[in-house]
Parts: sequence; structure tokens; C-alpha cells
Amino acid sequence: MFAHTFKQHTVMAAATLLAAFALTACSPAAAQPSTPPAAAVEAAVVTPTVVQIVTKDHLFEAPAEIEGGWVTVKSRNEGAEPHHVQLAQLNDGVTFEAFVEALQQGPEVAFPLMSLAGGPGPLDTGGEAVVTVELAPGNYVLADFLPSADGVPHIAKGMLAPLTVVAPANGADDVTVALPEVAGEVKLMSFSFVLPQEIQAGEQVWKVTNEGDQWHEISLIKLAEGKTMMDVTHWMHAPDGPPPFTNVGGMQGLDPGESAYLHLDLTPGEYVGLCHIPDPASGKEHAELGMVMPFTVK
Ligand SMILES: [Cu+2]
Repeated sequence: MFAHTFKQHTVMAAATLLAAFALTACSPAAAQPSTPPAAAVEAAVVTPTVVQIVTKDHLFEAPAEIEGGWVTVKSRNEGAEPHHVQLAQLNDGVTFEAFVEALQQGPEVAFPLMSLAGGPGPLDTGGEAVVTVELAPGNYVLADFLPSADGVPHIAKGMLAPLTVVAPANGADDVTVALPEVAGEVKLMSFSFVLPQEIQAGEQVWKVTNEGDQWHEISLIKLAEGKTMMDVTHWMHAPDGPPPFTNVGGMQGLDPGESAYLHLDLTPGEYVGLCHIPDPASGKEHAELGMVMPFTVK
């Protein structure tokens, strides 16, 4: 996001400079018409790279290497269980092997080694989700932290994969990436959500920004007909029968200050936004600390 804004400023500054130069050059006499200065420095506009990821029980089908910058990540769940795709960048010098070793020592050892870059949220079988995230070149992992019915997280069942992000071949400095048109803004705070005031059904993109002081996400569930948030809470504590909701994606965890784009195609109904990330201080899920937000799609 910062890079994008900076680029716009650079282009504008260059255009101003060129315009000033053109005025000086032309002032003594009426010169012959020339190309408008703005056109001379206009950057090529490209759309984000698209990456398709398939989740199964329990593995990711994904490329091992992709080009970075703004990337549209699509996920499709071909597993029987719900899955999400968390993209996380490993700190400089941290290898995949070192990260796996750290995970075996516990999250308090592994988590400080990574920053969260978003990703498609939880989906039920057959579900599809799309997000657009900014990925700086580096070593990443794809991870699924959702637990199976036996309580074991998918990350421990094979859903942890290395991903190398390389600099874009077309040279990020020469292009402007066309970001999605935004229909609504979502703010992730410690510990609450700000959602668009009115949410209409249909295709739309939300810009999701973490304005909190720690990792946050927004998982979206759609309540089954006649079910309430109370039913969801009861089911989450003691699953009994089919869930009273469906998983419809969302934006996986983002670092504080980061933004990403969540592409949605919503049908009318009752929904809830949730953050399942644990609070380091209390160990509680953010949902328990207030990050539960019911909303209606008309
Ligand atoms: Cu949170």
C-alpha cells in the first residue's frame, strides 16, 4: 500500500517537474505542439498476479514460487473439513526448516519469527474465496491453524508449506498496480471491528486494515436459517450435530498497520465476523475479548 501511494506521488512529482520544464522551454516563442508531459511519464498499469491455491485434508496444492507485489490469492476447498490459507512471511534469515523446528518448541517460539500477510479465510467443502494481498519478496509459509474434530490443528497434519516470493519480473518500479475498487472499509481493532454501515448482497471488495496493536483477522460465517450467535457459541464450545453456520471466507491475519483487499460475493442473510487469533497477554481468543460482530446482508 505504501509503495503504491509512494509511486503515485513520484509520478505526480515527475509530471509537475516535466510541466515546469516544458513551460520554461516554450516561453520565448510559441513552440510546436509536443506530447503532454503527463503521458510521457505515465506508468504501465497492470492487474495483480493471480495465484490459485487448493486446500485438501490435509495439504495445500500451491505453487512453490510466485512473483510478489500485489497478488490476488484464490482458494478453493476440496477437503471434507473447513480450511483457511494464512500467508506469513518469515523474518530475514529464518528458513522453513528453522521455522518448523521453532513450531515444535511452541507458538511462543515460532510466532515472533513471522509476520502475517493475510490470506483467504475459512471455507467449507466446495467453497471459494479471493483476497488481494501485498507480498514483499522473501520466504513465506502457507499455514492452516484450524483444528480438526480431534483438536489437532491442520498445521500439525501437513498444512504447512514453504512459499518463495520473488521480485516481479516486470520491475515493480515501472508499473502501477490497479487495485480493486473498494465498496467498503473494514477496521480491525484491539478488540473490535468496524464494518461498512450498510452491506448489500452481490460482488464487492472490502479494504481490510489492521488498526490494532497486534495481529487480527476477520473470519466470516453465515448463520443457518433461524440460528443465532448464541447457537454458534454453544456449538463452538460443544459441537453437537451440524454447525449452525457456514464458513464463507474472510481475511486471514494481518500485521498491525497492514491493509489487504477482501473480494466477496454475498447472499442476503445474517452473518458474523470473528477473530480467532489468541491474545498473547491473556491467551484468550480475540473473539472472547470482543471481536465478534454480527451483521446483516440485504
Ligand atoms: Cu483479533
